[in-house]
This record gives sequence, structure tokens and C-alpha cells, in this order.
Amino acid sequence: MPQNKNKTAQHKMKLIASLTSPFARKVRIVAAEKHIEYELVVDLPWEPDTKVPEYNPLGKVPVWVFEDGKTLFDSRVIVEYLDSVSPVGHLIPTDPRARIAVKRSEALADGIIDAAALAFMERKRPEQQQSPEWLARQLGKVAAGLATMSADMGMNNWCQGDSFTLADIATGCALGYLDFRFPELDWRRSQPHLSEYFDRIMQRPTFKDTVPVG
Ligand code: GSF
Repeated sequence: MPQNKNKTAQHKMKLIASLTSPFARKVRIVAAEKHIEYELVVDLPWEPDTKVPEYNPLGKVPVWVFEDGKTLFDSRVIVEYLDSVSPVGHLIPTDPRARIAVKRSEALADGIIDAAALAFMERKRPEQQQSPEWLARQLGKVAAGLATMSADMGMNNWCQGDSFTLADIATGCALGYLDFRFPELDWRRSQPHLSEYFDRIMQRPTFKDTVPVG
């Protein structure tokens, strides 16, 4: 019955996200890898009519909304929840050292995105108001972060251990964000192994389906 269908749809778990957010991409990939169903609600937090602050006082996406209206943020909390709630393909190891190594990789990848996003926003300001020092500081973090990402991976196939984990998802989202917002950085030239690795993980349908648009 249509009425019941509507009711079901209203009570589905939701992810509030923008299609360009690398943090939201991380959550979308984790949910897809874990085969967790949800409704994607696209909401741009920068738009005047955004509803994001009603769900997250920080006004940022992604936000996860449970059937009962309770919410989760930020992306690290959401992905930890999603990984724990379904037994399909564990993305965060249970062994304490392995687990925290994966979380460290995620912190590094997220930190690269944070610095790149600050640089991107600075560059969008009128030219006279931009601070070259601030821009250089943020881009310096991106470069140093990439060097550590590459050194941590060495010549391995995966970021941590010998299988695909949340570390790879976070890393892929950071590299994809750099390609999207800073193609001129040409990180592939200075990081050839990361470049080859990125091409490989981009073959996964969950990465292909979430390439940033806009
Ligand atoms: C960062 C979310 C974020 O910066 C997380 O979820 O991991 N630590 C948080 N979201 C941005 C969009 S994006 O760059 O992914 C956002 O919503 N910005 C709106 C604002 O008002 O800052």
C-alpha cells in the first residue's frame, strides 16, 4: 500500500551529505562496502536554506540520522558505527595495534583534506584578502602529509596490513579530493607509488560510484 511505503521511506536511516564532500564520500564508501542501506539526502551546508544545522550544531556534513531521529557526526564516528553494526567485511581490525594504526591513517588522510579544504577556501577569497602565508602553511601540511602517507605505505599494496581497510578508504578519499580541488598540485608526480595505488583502488565500484561532482 502506498501509505505504508511512504511510512517506511520516512523511517529509513539517512545520510545527509553533499556530493563533493570527501568526508561524506568516506561514509558512502564504507556503507556501500558493508551493504548498509540508507537514504542519501543531499544538502549543501553553505547554502542559505540548508537544514544541516538542525541535525548537526556544527553545520557540517556528513550527518547520519537514525530511524528515531537521533544523529551521529562526524565522519569518523559514523564509519566506526557502520563498521561495528554489520559483520560484512570488517574495515577496522579488532587487534588493538592494528586497529589504532588504521585510525591513525584515517586521521592523516582527514588531516590532509582539512588542510586542503582550508587552502581551497582561502583561494576563493578576493585576491587582496588572501594570505599567501596561510595558503603556504596549509599546502605545506598537504605535502608533508602525502610524504608520510607514502612512507607509511612503503611498497605495500594496502595502507595497513595485508587487506583493504578503512585506512584505504580514507586515503583514497583524500587523494581523490586533491585531484578534484587541486589538480595543479600534481601529487602523482612526487608520489608515484601512491598514484599507482590510487588507480588500483579507483577500480572498486564503491569508489567509482562516488567520484566527486559539482
Ligand atoms: C569534517 C566535516 C567537514 O568539514 C568530518 O565529518 O569528518 N571532521 C568532519 N565538512 C564540510 C564539507 S567537506 O569539506 O567535507 C562542511 O560541511 N563544511 C561546512 C561548514 O560550515 O564548515
